[in-house]
Amino acid sequence: MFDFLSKSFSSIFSSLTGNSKLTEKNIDESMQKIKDSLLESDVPYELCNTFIAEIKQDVVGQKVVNSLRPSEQFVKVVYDRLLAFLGGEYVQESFTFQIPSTIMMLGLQGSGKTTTAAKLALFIQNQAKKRGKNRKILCASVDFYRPAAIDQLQVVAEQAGADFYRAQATDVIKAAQEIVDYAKKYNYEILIFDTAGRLQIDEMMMSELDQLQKIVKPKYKFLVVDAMIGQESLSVAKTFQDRIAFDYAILSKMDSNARAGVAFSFRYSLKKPVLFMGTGEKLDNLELFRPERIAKRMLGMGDILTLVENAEDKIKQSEQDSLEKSFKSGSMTLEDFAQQLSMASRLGSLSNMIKYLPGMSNLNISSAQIEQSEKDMKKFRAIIGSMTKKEKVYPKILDSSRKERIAKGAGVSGADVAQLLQRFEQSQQFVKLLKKKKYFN
Ligand SMILES: Nc1nc2c(ncn2[C@@H]2O[C@H](COP(=O)(O)OP(=O)(O)OP(=O)(O)O)[C@@H](O)[C@H]2O)c(=O)[nH]1
Ligand SMILES: [Mg+2]
Repeated sequence: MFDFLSKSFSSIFSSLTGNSKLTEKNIDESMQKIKDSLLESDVPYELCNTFIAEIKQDVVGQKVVNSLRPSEQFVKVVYDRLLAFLGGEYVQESFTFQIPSTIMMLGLQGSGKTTTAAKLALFIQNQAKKRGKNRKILCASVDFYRPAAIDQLQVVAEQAGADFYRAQATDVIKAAQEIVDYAKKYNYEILIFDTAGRLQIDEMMMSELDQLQKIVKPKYKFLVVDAMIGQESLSVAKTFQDRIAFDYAILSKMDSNARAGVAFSFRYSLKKPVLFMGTGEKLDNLELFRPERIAKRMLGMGDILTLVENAEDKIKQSEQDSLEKSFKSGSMTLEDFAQQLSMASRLGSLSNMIKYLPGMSNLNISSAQIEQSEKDMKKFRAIIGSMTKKEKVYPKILDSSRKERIAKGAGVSGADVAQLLQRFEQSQQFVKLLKKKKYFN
């Protein structure tokens, strides 16, 4: 996502850390390199210049902090500016939707409106669940232009666990009114209203959207922007801004090999916050766009926070509790080990996790290595799965005939079973070590 930028920034910063003093020359060189990487990431030229000029100003004007090395101070200046560019504190850390309210999806054809509509439904429902609530969410569409567009919304809305309504009317304006009435009649708390896209901005679409917003009266107008189309998306957004005045942007397809340009430039050029980003086709691939974390990721500082949060969402508290208990007691059974493995797989692939770890984006872990680890995990789970309860708790009883039976049951070789037991042994040692070091009390 931000690989290219984070690699460039990391190398720029590390070339500075060797110097005890920053000179005008090495600062100028670094700024030139920053500018080049931004241009390469598809940031508009004028914006690169503005960014660089602001950093220069800060570097000149900054107070000397004795506890920081000059290079660290430079990193701090870049980070602060980047953060301000991305939206600073503007986007609330914990955004919640008002109840009742209507969300209107806007954007060009294929930008991801329909998918994101369902992602939002899931997001809102998950957020409510965390507080022990259940939201009544309705998804509906007035996209009569593309055949099957409405069916598509029905499929994804149902996947997200939201209700769906198909208007009887086929005239856009009449259908919109019908949908609004339906949502009101059945007391929906959130209405997510999907609209039709066009290949390009056209006046008819804009005036239709304008009429629609007068009927729908959305509390939130989201412009979905395809990060893959790069700089061009900024001018598209500008037109939407002038005609419809959207409230927030959602950058979709950030998982693609899109360069970081749009994420970098959007807030600064449009003066509108980016609230979410889409990071995949699945419905749970939606993240709040948190400027602070993104700035760190862009600078190659890793983002352990995002990883932790993903983990929190996907791992049930009870599982954590029982694992914590076995960690604390310093004893871990193969059952716990299997649970750990399946937690890891639920967190997403290893390759996904590695991206978030500080310093890891720079490490050269080959995809072959990752693939191998993922294969091992699967195998290990199968092996533990074919053990009896007793064997899982007292692996010491595993003699050769038991091992043979387990290997057969899991469809693996005897060597695989031995490998698992060795790994398990290592994990146990590790837990004991942590306990000794008082990581757990
Ligand atoms: N990889 C990836 N694909 C996405 C993301 N968001 C949407 N897509 C894909 O992009 C394609 C278009 O998405 P739609 O949701 O149909 O886009 P739309 O804006 O509703 O398109 P129209 O209704 O034709 O205007 C689909 O194949 C989606 O699966 C994302 O964040 N990442
Ligand atoms: Mg659509």
